Formats: sequence, structure tokens, C-alpha cells
Amino acid sequence: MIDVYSRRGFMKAVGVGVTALMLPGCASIPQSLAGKNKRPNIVLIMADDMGFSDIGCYGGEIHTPNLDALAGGGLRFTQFYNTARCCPTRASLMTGLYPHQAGVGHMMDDKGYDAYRGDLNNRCVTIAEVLKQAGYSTYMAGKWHVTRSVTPDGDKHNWPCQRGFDRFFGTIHGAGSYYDPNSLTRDNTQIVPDSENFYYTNAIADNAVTFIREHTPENPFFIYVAFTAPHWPMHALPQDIAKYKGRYDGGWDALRAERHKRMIEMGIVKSQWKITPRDSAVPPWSEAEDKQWFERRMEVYAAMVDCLDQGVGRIVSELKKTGRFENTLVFFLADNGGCAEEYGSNGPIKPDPSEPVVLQPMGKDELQTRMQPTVTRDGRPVRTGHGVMPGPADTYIAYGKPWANSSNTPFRLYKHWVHEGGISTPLIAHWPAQIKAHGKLRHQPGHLIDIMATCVDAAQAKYPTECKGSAIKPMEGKSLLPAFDNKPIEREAIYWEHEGNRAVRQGKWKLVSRHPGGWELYDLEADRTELANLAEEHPEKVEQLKTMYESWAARCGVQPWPVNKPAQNKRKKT
Ligand SMILES: [Ca+2]
Repeated sequence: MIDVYSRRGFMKAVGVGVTALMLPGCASIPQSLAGKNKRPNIVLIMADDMGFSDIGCYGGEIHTPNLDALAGGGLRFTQFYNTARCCPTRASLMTGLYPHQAGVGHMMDDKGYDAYRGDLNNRCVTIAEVLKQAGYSTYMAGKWHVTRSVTPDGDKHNWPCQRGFDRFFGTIHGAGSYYDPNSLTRDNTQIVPDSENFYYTNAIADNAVTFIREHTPENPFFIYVAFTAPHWPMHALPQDIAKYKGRYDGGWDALRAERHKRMIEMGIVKSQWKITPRDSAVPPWSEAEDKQWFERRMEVYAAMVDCLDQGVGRIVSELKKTGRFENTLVFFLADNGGCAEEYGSNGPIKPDPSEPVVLQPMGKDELQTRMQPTVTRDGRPVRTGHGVMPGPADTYIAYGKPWANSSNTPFRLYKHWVHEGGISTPLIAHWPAQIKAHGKLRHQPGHLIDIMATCVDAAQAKYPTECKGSAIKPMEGKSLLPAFDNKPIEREAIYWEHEGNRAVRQGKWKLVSRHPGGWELYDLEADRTELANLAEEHPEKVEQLKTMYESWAARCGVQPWPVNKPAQNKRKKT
């Protein structure tokens, strides 16, 4: 979009008093930007598959002093929402639209409808594209996951550097080994890990720090730091795991109770909201077998979040070192709730440890192409199955449903569902120059779509109506800047659809369904843990919200689940 203008050239143009600079493709730069030095840097940090109550400042026991410090110097939103899953969240976060509107109504496959192409479309713009037009430098470190094209030499038109980012280090695909991630990429070139000590969470943080350090101070920057932690596989460094040894020997029932107590004390949840019962598929801790194995899975999970927090600390430290901390807006959130998938953890251990396996080490420059490698770079088999002790590179399992149930304390369900356990995320906002309240909570409901609107507002940017000849859909979200001052956010409603799970929230009311079940109605002011279904008592409210949902779904191109490809209109997969 702005490629023909170097950043330096652009700033010079603004500096000589151009009243409105029309850039090829997108929006014009308003005169008000000339000489502006108060526009903040924006650092948008996201965790992957992390529950509502995992970090310290939301009631968790995991050691997250750096996130807690951001919360202590800024704000915590208690009713902020994502879209319940990796791809749709990233599409929504980046574009300020609902995921279907951006072409990512599901995951990275083309289902034959424009709302389900598995690729960002040309009717949306990314935050990076918008802020770049406003004179920002734009960087990204971490997981992209909004294109179906992930191969080294495939179509790259939807990779970060083609969607507004000046510099990129990270992964195009959505999951992989932390020691050897598939689709690891610098700018537009796929690469191999640069050292034997490579660990992806650290690499993401280190590259983010480098981008900030090397940024020249003449204009503000936007950086999107999309950690993959603590998404499966449970991979963490020995020194981080050691910190949590024995911490979970009290089990998941005790963990849920202690977290819930702290959340009430902090004001994150109301005492009148009863904690949901333990998931019916999860045994009481006292009856659990293989306790050491279960404990280890949660120890590694905690270590992954701990390491992420250390990375946040290094990013904050670099902002302070370069004198930018005061006027930088930092956001932290998660892309979906705790994940109950038992990836790799069922069945016997494979390959069988009692049978020798001879494998070749990978070549020095050989790219990792597997989400789940079969072999470590140095030639050891990668094992899955019940009893595998996670952490190192030769393992590949998830932390599982019992701990996900704890991660989402006190809510119901998980990643994938749009009950509160699937879609509730912490949102920390820190910006000393603008946010004067320290350590306060904000209870205004908000959604990922609001981040674009907030960035546009804070950066005094102009959201385009047209880009590269295509009409751009209007932003769906609302700026959070009024909420920073504790004013209400005016909006009609917030909507969700993911794999047939549907919801709409208007004020205190939430209408929600779990595919293929019917509608449930909850009063979230009285019952945010969704235990008392009021659908039969308030049929008129059900009808009103259902009509609103159906109107939204039609407007956004939502299809009935499962989405079947139309007979015509098929496209080739890339
Ligand atoms: Ca995720």
C-alpha cells in the first residue's frame, strides 16, 4: 500500500507542510498528523490458548510479575471477549471486523463461501495497514495464522509483510514445536532455528525487543507480539518447569477453589456468581490416577506462561531503556479460553520406548514442515501418548481437560465454545501518558473488534473506506478510550459464531447455544457463570436476541454448521 514511499520520505513530506497526502490505494493522511509527537507507540501482546484465571493479576498462581506490573500501573478489563479460537480471533483482532467478514469464518480451509475462504480478504484492512498509512512503523513477532498458504514457496500475498508489516519474525502456521516450529519465517523467507538453544517464546520476545531497539525515534510504531504459549504442545525450559515442581500436587479441585477465592477478593468476579461444577468428564482429584503425570502437565503449562511473562518483561524493559514507556499503549490479551483438547495424550506411548528407533538428524538447513515433528533436529523420536512427561523437544502432548477446566475458573466450557469459558480473556491496558487510573478494573464489556477502533483513535489515524480499489467494510468495534476514563461504551450488541456455537450479548443479557443444542438465556449481571438458564422464563427476550443474532449472521455471511461446500463456487485449495 505505502510501498512506494519510504517511511523517511513520508515523514519529510509531512514535515514540509503537505495538507493532505493521498497515498496510492488507501486513505489520506490528515493535516493534523504533521508535527504530532503525542501519538503513542502501540504494543499489542497476545497469548495463545490461555484461560481467564491463569495470570496473577486475574487470580492465577502462575508467577507473572511483569503482566501484574502492567495491570498495577494500568487497567484490567473483566468482561473482554475473543472469538473462541485461534484463526477467527486473529482475523478479527487484526481487522476490527467479525471473522466471517474478513474471510476467516472458520479455520484455514476454503469452504467455498466468501466468509469461509481461510484467507484474509480484500474487503478488510489490518491494524498494521491502517497505522502504516498514518505514518507508523509496523512490526510483528509471533504467530500469524490468517492465511491458508503456509508453504515456503507458496502464495505469500496474505503474509504479514504483504498485510502492512514492515518487519516480521514468526510463524505463518498455527501450532508447532517450540524448539523447531514449522513455517518459521523472517519477513518473507522461511528459516531454521538459529541456535541449539532456540525456544520459540524467547525468540518471539527477543525479536520484538530488537524491533523496538532498532526503531528510529522519528515516528511512532505499532508492534504485534503474538506468543504461541501456552498452546500445545507442552514445551518449556527446565529452569522454568522447576519453579512449579510440586505446585499442583493439591490437584485441580483445590486449584479451582483457590483461584476463585482470589478472583473474588480482587473484584475480577462477583461473589454471587457460583463457581461452575467440575467438568463432568473430569474425575475428582482424589480419584485421579497417574497424578505425577497430570501434575507435570500443569507444571509445564505454568512454566510456558511464566516464560511468556519474562518476555513481556524484556519488552517493557526495552521500552523503558529507549524512553518510550510513558507514551506507549500496551495491550495484553488471549486469543481464546483454556483448551480441553487431549492432543497427543491418549493411547499408548508412540513410538514404543522399549523398541529402538533409528532416526537421522535433520539437515542443518532443512526446514521443519511438520506441525508435529516425528524427529527432533538431533535425531531423537518425538513421543506422544498417555504417560509422556512433557517439556522437552522429544515430547508432544497437551495439558488436557482437567487443567483447562481450572484455567477457565469459574466459567463453563473451553476454547471452541462461546460460553464464557471459551471467549473470556484478560485485557490489560497500560498507557501512563493517557491512563491515569492505576490498578483499577473496568467492567465494560468489550471485544477484539474494539482493538482496531482503539488503535485508530489513539493513533489519530483514518480508517479507510477503500483500499487498492476495493471497498473496505466499516469497523465493527468501538474505541476503548472512553472506557479508560471509566465511561460506558455505547453499542448495540456483541455477536459470536464458531462451528455452530452461537451467542449474542446485549447489556446484561446473553443468548447462547452449544451446537447442535438450543438457545440458553443468561443474566450475566446476576449469573456470569451461566448456571441458571432463563430461556423459559423470558421467551420474549429469547425471541428478541435470536432475531438480532439472525440478522447479524445474515449480514456477516455466517453459514449453518457444518458448512458444506456449494456445488458451484468451489475454489482450488492452495
Ligand atoms: Ca488459540
